[in-house]
Amino acid sequence: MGTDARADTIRNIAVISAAGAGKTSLVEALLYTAGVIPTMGSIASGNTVADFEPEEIHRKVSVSTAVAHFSWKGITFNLLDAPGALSFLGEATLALHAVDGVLIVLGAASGVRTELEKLWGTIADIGLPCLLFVNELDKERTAIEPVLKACEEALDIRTVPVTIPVGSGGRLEGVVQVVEGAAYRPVAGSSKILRGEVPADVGSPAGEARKKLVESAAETDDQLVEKYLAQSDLTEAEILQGMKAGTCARTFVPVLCGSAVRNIGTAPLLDALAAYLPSPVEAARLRPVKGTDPHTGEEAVRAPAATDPFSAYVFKTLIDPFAGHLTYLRVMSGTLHADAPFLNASRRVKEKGGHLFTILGKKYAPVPQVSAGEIVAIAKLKDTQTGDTVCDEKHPILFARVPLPKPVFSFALEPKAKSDIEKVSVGLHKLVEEDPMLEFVRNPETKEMVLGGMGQLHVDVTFEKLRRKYGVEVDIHVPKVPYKETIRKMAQAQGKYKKQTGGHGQYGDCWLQVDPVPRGGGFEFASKVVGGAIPRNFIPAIEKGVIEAMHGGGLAGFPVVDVRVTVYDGSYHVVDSSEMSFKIAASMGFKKAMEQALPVLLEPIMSVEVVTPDDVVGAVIGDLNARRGRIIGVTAKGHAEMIHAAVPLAEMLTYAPMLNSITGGRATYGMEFSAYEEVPRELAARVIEEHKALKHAVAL
Ligand SMILES: Nc1nc2c(ncn2[C@@H]2O[C@H](COP(=O)(O)OP(=O)(O)OP(=O)(O)O)[C@@H](O)[C@H]2O)c(=O)[nH]1
Ligand SMILES: [Mg+2]
Repeated sequence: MGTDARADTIRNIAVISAAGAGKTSLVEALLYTAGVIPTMGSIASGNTVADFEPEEIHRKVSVSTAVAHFSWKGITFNLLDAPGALSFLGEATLALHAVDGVLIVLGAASGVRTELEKLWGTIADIGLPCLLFVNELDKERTAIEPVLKACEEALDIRTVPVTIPVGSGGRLEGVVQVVEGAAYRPVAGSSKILRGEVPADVGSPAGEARKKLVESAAETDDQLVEKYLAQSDLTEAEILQGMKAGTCARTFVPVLCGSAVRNIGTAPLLDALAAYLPSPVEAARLRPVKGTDPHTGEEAVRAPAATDPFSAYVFKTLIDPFAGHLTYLRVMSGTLHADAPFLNASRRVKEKGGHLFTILGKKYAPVPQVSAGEIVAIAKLKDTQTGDTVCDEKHPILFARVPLPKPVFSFALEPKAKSDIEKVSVGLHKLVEEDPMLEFVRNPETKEMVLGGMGQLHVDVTFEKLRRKYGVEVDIHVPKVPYKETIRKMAQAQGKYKKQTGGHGQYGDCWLQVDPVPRGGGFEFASKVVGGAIPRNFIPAIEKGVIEAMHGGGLAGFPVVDVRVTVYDGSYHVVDSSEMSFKIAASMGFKKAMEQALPVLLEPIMSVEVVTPDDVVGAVIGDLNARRGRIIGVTAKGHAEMIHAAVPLAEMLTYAPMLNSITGGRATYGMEFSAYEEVPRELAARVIEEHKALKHAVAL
């Protein structure tokens, strides 16, 4: 496998944590320490590099992944600051697939939370080496030990301290880098960090930490172990070699600490990220760049070298209504020149190419070309979306699609101004293109526009973007359930329409039979009229009349399904009969027949899967039962249980917040349509009443 001198000096790192642990603040501090920005912005002032979208600034919460490209001591960093909120879990998942290592931020005050546990699953699946930063140590009553212990247990990892704090809470002064045996303290009002002697009171814990670190480094290699046993120490180069090997093999996780807002511990953190996490070249040795050839379906492998054929993975799309598309790429192999064409292997379309930029928050700096291992934005692509593979047309490759969480939370929406329907639809389609965790559909039955997302925050932010970017406002409500109607027995009825208003009259007369057909059978129509009781040319009009009546429903106005309608007799008038009069007659006849055929209401039943920690399985099942759910099975899944149930959609419309409150946000669920089933009689009466009242109100 070829190597690349340039790619050796790159570190692509996702910064992840539970919501609000301080990722964006830490990235800001790292940029300040590296001399990239002259002053340190803050979340409170809304002027950080990574939180630049208006929706992020006023909420003080990150909603999408930002990239920070910069250099430090000859290493090029791309830090991907992912959002932590559960609503944006998909953003973090996409970011994790674009990097070679992870910086996990742990809030000393907030600890390990659900979001982190969920992301840890993805990190482990990909096999990404990690570093841990214990943040918020400037807060009162925080300490590194308890939070580290909780994290080791929750994520089942071994940690190795690289820095330890000097002072605590309001008196946190700096950190000691234990390998160097030096203290790092920030200088007030400057990005300078002073390197000095280890204070006497930290001497002993620093010594212990160093011993643990050297032992851990030695364990990774037989020769190092021998040397360590003989000499009780290793050189700095040997320590670095062992620490890197152990980190990359995921044997342990190096831990650093400090405070993002006070810029404490950031210089040793940058050093550690550069030293212990792998470059794209080293990462490809651990996990080769593999995909499939889209033509043959055979496995294809790429070297992380500038000379290999070009391939890249799209992890983010930004659409500006004026400036157009900006596509964020992680180049996996080869070289791409600005404005050079390439293939989108996922959609099998050619892209003309565009300008290339390195990314620092909302600042884009043009570059003439990019090669393996780099992360850039490319402007004005036409057909490329998040998650796609783009590549050299002559050497196509397709990377496996990143599995993303499915939307579980949906809202029906209506534009505030009726004339904005088109604008809403166009705007939402663009927003869905930017964010594959959204789902926008127009329900053909209820005619509603429905937006699905990962949670309340996700959907709220989307409506806010819709207003800001596309200038439209919407009202939202719980979506309607697409009920249907059917019949349970055969019935016959006559539909007769006769009008004599002087001169030309109207006359249509038909006898219809309705029969139930098995669920999912839809609609069948047949004619058994004999002896010319109804001339053949009127039969299509009768079918039309029946179909129209079916859309309007029999019981409560919901569409009728799973019936066979047969016209078997009737009469006509040579002058007064017309297609229109037979259509009306058929409509009347169908409604009458429905009434006698024991009509029933049908509702969609969803196949639901809930993954929940085992201590709350009982509560989750109890709640599903209360929602008229049928539990189909419960299976163990690591420390969690997966409950499979069939539950009516009507009971699942507001499930997400309830599940969160029952499980403390520790469960996830997904659901999909499975079948239509009869609504129990007592409930049907209520649904019908409500629907009739609504129709009445609309008619008024
Ligand atoms: N005292 C103290 N506050 C901090 C520290 N780091 C972050 N904060 C504060 O914690 C809040 C959240 O910080 P962010 O940087 O937005 O955290 P985040 O992890 O990026 O949050 P999301 O991206 O929304 O998940 C802000 O008010 C910060 O000012 C720290 O080290 N000490
Ligand atoms: Mg953030």
